[in-house]
Amino acid sequence: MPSEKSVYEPSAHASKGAYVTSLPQYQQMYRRSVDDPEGFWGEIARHFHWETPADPARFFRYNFDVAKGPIFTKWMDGATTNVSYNLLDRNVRNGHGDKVAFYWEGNHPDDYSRLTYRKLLEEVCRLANVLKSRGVQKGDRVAVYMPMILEAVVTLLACARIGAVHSLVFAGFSADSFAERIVDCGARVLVTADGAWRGDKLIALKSICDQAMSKCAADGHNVETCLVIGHLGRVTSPKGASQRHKTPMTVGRDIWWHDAVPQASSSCYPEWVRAEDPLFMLYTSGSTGKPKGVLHTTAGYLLYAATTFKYVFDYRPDDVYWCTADVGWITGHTYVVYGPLANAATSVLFEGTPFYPDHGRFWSVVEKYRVTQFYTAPTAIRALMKFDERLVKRHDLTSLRVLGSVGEPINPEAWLWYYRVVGGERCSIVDTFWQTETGGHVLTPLPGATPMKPGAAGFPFFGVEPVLLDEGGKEIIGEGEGYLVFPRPWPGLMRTLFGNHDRYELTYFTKFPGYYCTGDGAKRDADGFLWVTGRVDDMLNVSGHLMSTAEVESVLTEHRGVAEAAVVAKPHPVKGECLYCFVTVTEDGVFDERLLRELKQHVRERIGPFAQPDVIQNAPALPKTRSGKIMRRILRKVAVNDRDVGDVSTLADGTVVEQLFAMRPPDAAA
Ligand code: 7RM
Repeated sequence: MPSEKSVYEPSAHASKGAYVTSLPQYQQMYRRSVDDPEGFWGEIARHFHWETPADPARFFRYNFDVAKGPIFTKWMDGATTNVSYNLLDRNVRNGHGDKVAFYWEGNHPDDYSRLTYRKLLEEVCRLANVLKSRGVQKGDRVAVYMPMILEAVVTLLACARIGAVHSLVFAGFSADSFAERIVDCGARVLVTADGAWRGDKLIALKSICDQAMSKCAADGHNVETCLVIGHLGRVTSPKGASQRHKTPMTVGRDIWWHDAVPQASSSCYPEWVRAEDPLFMLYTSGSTGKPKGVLHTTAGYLLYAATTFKYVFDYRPDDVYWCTADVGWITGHTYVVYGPLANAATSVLFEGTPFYPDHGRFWSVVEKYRVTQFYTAPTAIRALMKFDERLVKRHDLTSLRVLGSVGEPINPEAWLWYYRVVGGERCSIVDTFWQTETGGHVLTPLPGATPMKPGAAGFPFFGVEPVLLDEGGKEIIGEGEGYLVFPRPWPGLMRTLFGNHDRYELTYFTKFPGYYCTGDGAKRDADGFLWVTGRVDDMLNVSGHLMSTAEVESVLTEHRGVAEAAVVAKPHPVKGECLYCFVTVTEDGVFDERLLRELKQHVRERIGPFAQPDVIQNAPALPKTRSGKIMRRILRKVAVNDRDVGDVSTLADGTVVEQLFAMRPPDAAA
């Protein structure tokens, strides 16, 4: 097993021809970016179109200290532009009109298509004209509930074209959650599809929208237009599925995309908006109940999405990039839509799942399109590494150069499998740490330049200054572990929570005045690498030893018989807290006394006797959100046998909770 000391240098394959090819080069560029942010970002801004140029005297201003007045961040104040113009018209003018923007790969392998930059621009303009004709104006919010289809991208950019603010909700959220978000953002127009297949499961999107719209109406909010793309009729149904699906349409409110969009003009003059006008909002769950509408603005987000995409994935003109994230998450916004298009990139847009029609789908798609950069989540990697390596190896994956990971800490086991089996030890792994709130990557390796340690996010991106604070708010210099915070904003940081600036200041800027607080813990090792240890509320303190759940989880998953593990703190009369571990065994593993003994011993050995788990519970499945994040809040309830688990509506599978309560081991006590 790798230790904190194991270092992997970027291979020649990843370094040769990269934008940044050495650690000193990264360090020099990084220095410049923090010493002279105006100069650094000003040079990057020159590649984009500004209808009105920025005022150099107020290129960058901010306040992070609640004591000094309201919190704000402003980049390129005074400039005007349009993001869709920069992503589409600018690229077409630069000779990329016939370049493929997206290869669309459907849920069923027989379904695929492609869209060039020129065609994408035309489609965006048509939809923009339709939205205008339905009364959408600059600043209005548009609700979006879409599967992974080309029209989802078209919809986001059509909003940007007319200065409307898209509010996309992941099409796995329930009608209730969607309704709550529509009411909160006040959208009068909704764009959706009739439905979509996920594996062999049909998701009736329009019916969910109907329920959501009636809930909104009951709350006194009326959606006036619902535009529906007919998707089911043009795709292949899974074997044995019934072909017929009737979509109910409400006259006057609901319109089919094909009855409105193709007829509209394919040109639409862009609405010039100010640098700090909103581009989009995206809800993220808060630790207390109500979702937070994270708001991103125009100029800063564009610069940051474009620059992180270029350097972190080392995207070069003939590359084919693939991010598997759903557009419903920030990763889909920044690294499926905005970042790639800002770089005139060619991407794969994938509608399906890693398991359909078989567990080799990811690798067959990589082979089919000769993908050069592949970006996915640790949860997917862990799920796939359970299967026979031959499922990977029978595909030609030699096109790959950069492998990305995002969403949660990646345990060294999974990192190494990704590196060895998928990457053939030729690729760099970029473990990208960031949040909905940060807009883009903030801690990450650069594939041609920075050394990698399995499980470490590595170093700050350009313009980002990470600081670690102890509980008292004192800065930790050198080696140590603490709260991960930032004393200054980079261009992509969110600007507010929609309609609730107070909550914004309270959530992110109050615990440590003068800093943006991520809510994550991190440690800096002796070599200066940063390791994100997980949410601070997932920190454990056992007899005065601070440790993260992620650390213990990663050690547990090193055992051959363990597929996945989740650890929570359980109150303990003597130690303060003790470890309660949930363990999912591998397909051929067994949960027995011997496994328990081995795991306890292994944790003692790898971390220390203080870290020995008090309880290890068999968990055939873990409670996860639809984006694959383990909901530790629920596990903490199981640990103390408290059935008052609260809201479980964001769980992918609600039945998991009851199963876990039923399977509590006898020695778990109350
Ligand atoms: C991009 C995204 C944000 C939270 C964040 C962390 C965790 C994300 C990593 C990570 C360790 C990573 N946005 N997280 N990436 N932890 N290493 N590379 O996921 O808003 O949905 O979640 O996810 O806890 O605060 S998010």
